[in-house]
Amino acid sequence: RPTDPWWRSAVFYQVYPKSFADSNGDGIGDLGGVRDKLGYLELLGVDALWLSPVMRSPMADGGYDVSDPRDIDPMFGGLETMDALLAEAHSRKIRVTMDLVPNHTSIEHPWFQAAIASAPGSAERDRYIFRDGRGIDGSEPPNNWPSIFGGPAWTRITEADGTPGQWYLHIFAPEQPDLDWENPEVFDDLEKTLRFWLDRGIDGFRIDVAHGMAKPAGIPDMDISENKLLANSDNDLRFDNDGVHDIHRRIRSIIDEYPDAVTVGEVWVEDNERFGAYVRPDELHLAFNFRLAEVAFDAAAVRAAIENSMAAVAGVGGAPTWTLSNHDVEREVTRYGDGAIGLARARAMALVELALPGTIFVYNGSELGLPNVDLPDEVLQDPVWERSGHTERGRDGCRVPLPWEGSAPPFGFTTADRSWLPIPAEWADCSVEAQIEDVASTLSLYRHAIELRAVRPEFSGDDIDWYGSPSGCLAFRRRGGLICALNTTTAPIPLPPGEVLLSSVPIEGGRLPADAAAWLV
Ligand code: ISL
Ligand code: CA
Repeated sequence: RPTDPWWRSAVFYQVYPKSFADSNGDGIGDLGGVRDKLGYLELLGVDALWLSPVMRSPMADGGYDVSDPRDIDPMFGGLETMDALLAEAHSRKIRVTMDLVPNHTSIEHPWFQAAIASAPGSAERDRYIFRDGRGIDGSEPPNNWPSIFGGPAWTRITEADGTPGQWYLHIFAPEQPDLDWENPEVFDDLEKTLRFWLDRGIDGFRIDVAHGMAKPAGIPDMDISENKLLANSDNDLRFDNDGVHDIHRRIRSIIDEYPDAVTVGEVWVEDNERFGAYVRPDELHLAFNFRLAEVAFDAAAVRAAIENSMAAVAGVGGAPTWTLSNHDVEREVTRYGDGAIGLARARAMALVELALPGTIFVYNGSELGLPNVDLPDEVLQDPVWERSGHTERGRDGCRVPLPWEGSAPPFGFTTADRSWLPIPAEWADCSVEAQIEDVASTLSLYRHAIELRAVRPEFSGDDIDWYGSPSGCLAFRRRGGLICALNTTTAPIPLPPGEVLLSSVPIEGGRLPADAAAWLV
């Protein structure tokens, strides 16, 4: 519909800046690299970029630990590099959004440095969540909350006089102290950050941990028994506290001064009603729904994930969002079984995703069909943590740099001898160069699908109708007339009637092979 905001059916492309393209030969991707590849992104046909954090950061968590939210980290370039990227992207009709991290800062943020240098109870300390410890000498954490990265969510500081001191809250790594959103200075500073980037021409923000920020009164203990923790946000006092909605309304009131700007929140909330609350008309424009990034390759489960995601926003008139993966989860090819089968299924799911009404987020490398990489311990950089008795080896396996061209690593990603994480030698076959001219490649599939989605009238309408289909299969129809069919069984199935517009594998004899999807009109 012509009156719809641009983002309502847009395809966003998530750039993980360290891993996309390196422009200065230090082996680490940067904003100059993104700028160099705008031609590629234009060819792919995406409407907008989401840049994972590029602000100044000591990089304890890939930039999600920000020490200056109103500057670009030198690793990625500088403010002038960002300005140049924005100008050139806009001239190519590609919008640019960036990550904002309002739940916490880096320990190197001047506020945190001032907080630990001043006394308990000071105004400096009051921007974070400092508490005295429990037990004898305050040597136990103030409550029992665990950190997402393992261990307690509290770290004890040494006071200026050298004595063991207060504890500060960090839901994530100890390098990421949580801000106290009860303190008005915290919002005032975020407002400065919002305006700083919006005035420079940024088209919107992805808001990190948008279900965080607000904390429950008194920060009480929570039930951390294995079956309750994280399984259901109702039991997890660290997230989705009611006060968060007031923060989103205040953010929105500023965003609304910039007519085309968009916000998309990272909202890991399972309950549909609680999820939908985040995209009420005066809160976030969009919220990530991760159901498609978590679901197995099984038609019934995929259908339930789609129905649930749509139901979660329907009540408040929001647009659904779809994503198969991001920088925090295993790449879909691997999730679906790896190898040829995993790739076939990932291609099929790409067609399912791109057939749906709403906003799409493609994680860089998905369009190349990249698998997760099992990296050797000695190269891992992401925090490694203990959970439920086993070691989580961080998320670097989905953050390996993209292969662009050539026959050997680092495949044109960098002019340096090696990239910050090693690229597997077998990725020669899935480089951009290897795929771009090949009509059967995953890159071509994405290109065609994104183009058809943008130009064909059959993709219109906000809703879908389900077809009855054999068990292990699903088929839905967009109101405009596009039909998408998916086969998760092990045998071919008859296709619904219509002309095949695009398919994840060649179609013969009106039958859809196993591990495949097709679009029909
Ligand atoms: O809350 C969770 C489960 O209920 C977590 O999944 C959490 O929301 C998620 O890990 C948050 O991720 C984001 O913030 C992190 C950062 O490490 C991730 O890369 C980012 O996507 C801390 O800033
Ligand atoms: Ca670089």
